[in-house]
Amino acid sequence: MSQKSYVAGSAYPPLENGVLRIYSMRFCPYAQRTRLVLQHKNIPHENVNVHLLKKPEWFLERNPFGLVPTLEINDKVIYESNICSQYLDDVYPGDKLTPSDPYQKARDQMLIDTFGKVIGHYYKVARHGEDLEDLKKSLKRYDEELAKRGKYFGGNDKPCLVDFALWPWFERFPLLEENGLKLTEAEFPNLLVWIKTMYQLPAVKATMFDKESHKRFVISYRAGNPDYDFGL
Ligand code: GSH
Repeated sequence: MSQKSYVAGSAYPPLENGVLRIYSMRFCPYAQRTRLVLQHKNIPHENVNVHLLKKPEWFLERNPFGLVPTLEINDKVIYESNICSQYLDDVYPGDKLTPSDPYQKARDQMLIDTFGKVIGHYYKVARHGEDLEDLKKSLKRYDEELAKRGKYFGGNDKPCLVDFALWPWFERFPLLEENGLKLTEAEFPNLLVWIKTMYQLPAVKATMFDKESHKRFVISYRAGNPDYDFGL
């Protein structure tokens, strides 16, 4: 299946019974959350990229909000990245990414939900050069949490949904170096080890782009002409 993004007016690519499909955009950090889970759990699926400025009608019929990631299988449609990731973890075998203990599960969900604050600061630093100190402050909590948990948010042995929900923005932090962001050993010793560890994961290797490619995409996006198919 072509990885080029489908545009308005294109025909719906037929979906076979029982096949899981993700609607995605190659540079979307939210879609990456769910793609990381698909890769890590080795879940068979097909990937359909959509052009987010010229969305196909059949995509909007499935998700009226028009957002990626969106999952489709048989008559089921699921959207919102964290809900998609949780659904995949609940339904598919392989490494369990959610703790069975309800309190631990709640703690993980809190880390994921409140990461929205980090994301908010991330885009303010990226777009306006504002919020750098707020961004760092909001990251401190994650460093402290790792000190208690181990190599990953999932513990010393394996990642969990928290690791995959946070990672896409850490992959993009190098873009903020020119806006003054530097994660130092003195301030973020645990996050720095975590970043190195995450880069070794096959799921990260399979979904990541290097800094230059991210940068090229962002430049095209800001120019009002996002190159969703950059590098294809
Ligand atoms: N809250 C959503 C989630 O977690 O899945 C956010 C997803 C999102 O914003 N995706 C962007 C999108 O689909 C691409 S990075 N944008 C299309 C649009 O806003 O029309």
